Amino acid sequence: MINRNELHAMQMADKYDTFGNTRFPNLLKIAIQQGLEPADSITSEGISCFTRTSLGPTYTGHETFLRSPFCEDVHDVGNYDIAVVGIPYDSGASNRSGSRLGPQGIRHASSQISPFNPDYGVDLCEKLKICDVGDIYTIPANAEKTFDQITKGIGYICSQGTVPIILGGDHSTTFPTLRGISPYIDGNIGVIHIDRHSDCDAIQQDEKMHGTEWFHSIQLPNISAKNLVQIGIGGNCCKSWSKFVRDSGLTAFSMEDIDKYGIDKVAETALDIVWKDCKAVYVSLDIDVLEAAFCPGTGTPDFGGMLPRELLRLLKLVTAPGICGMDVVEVAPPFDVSEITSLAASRCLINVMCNQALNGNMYRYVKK
Ligand SMILES: [Mn+2]
Repeated sequence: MINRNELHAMQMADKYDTFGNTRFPNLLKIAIQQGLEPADSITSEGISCFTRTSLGPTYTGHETFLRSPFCEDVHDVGNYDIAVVGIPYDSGASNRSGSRLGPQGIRHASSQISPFNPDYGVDLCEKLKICDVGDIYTIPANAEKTFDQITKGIGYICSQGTVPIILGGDHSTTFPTLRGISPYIDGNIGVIHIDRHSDCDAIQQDEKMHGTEWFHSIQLPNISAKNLVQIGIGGNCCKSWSKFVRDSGLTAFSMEDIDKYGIDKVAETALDIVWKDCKAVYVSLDIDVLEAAFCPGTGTPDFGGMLPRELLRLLKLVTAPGICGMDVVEVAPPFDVSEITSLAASRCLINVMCNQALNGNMYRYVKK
């Protein structure tokens, strides 16, 4: 017989008094101020005439991530702890395209998710100030110009003291993202790369495509292969990967390793590696690490990947000591079914944010 008081659910319920209760009254005030009092026949609290804020039904209102405030003037981004930013770019895709629509797919799916999270026992919006700063203006015909835009945009968010959370986009966007973050971390950056694919080539189709970001990222001054861990590798991988792993010194965990050692042991070992002599850790999640049945809406689906709860458990463990940023890439809504893939991406990001709120050790950028 399980002791009722030891159940996770009961312990989370016991935390009720710690959740905070400012979100609803604040939103209601804004909703009434901007969207008028409701019709006289309406008696329930929390309803305005026009939908404003996130108080309306999930399918109403403007579409930002988690229906967070839209940061219309980018100069105000420093008012927030976290800025969600879209990178609608998929010209780096070597297989199916469509991840240029990833940011809007993820935003739409995220509108169905509540900021209160019983898995973590926190109301995210009571603990962290989150905005959606919109999309980087990408240049579809030119990778290098797009990368320059990404580096400038992500760098600006960091310079304002705010942690960037990125909605991809294909995986080529991770290199310019890290290039943007790199100058704002006073020390080495460890990286956890969760993916079915290794993405270690120098060049593909004569360009920096979505299978090349790690070759280039570890050449940044404060990112080293010694502090790079790949988790979930297998399936469609280039043969050149094995040479790169052997020569560079990165550490990879295959799905075989996860089966053998389990998520907890893999996470513990990964944390030791990424935090060794590092000041901060970045997480890059390719949604195709999930078993293909759980992510039809992606560029390179593969069988034999993680189950959703394995991925959520892994993220809970590896992001607990705090992150300096995270991306979720390769969500391609045109191939999705019932928004499964976009929902998976949203859930992963929201849980990681809740983990930051719970543990209170998200990286603090120095405002410049
Ligand atoms: Mn991949």
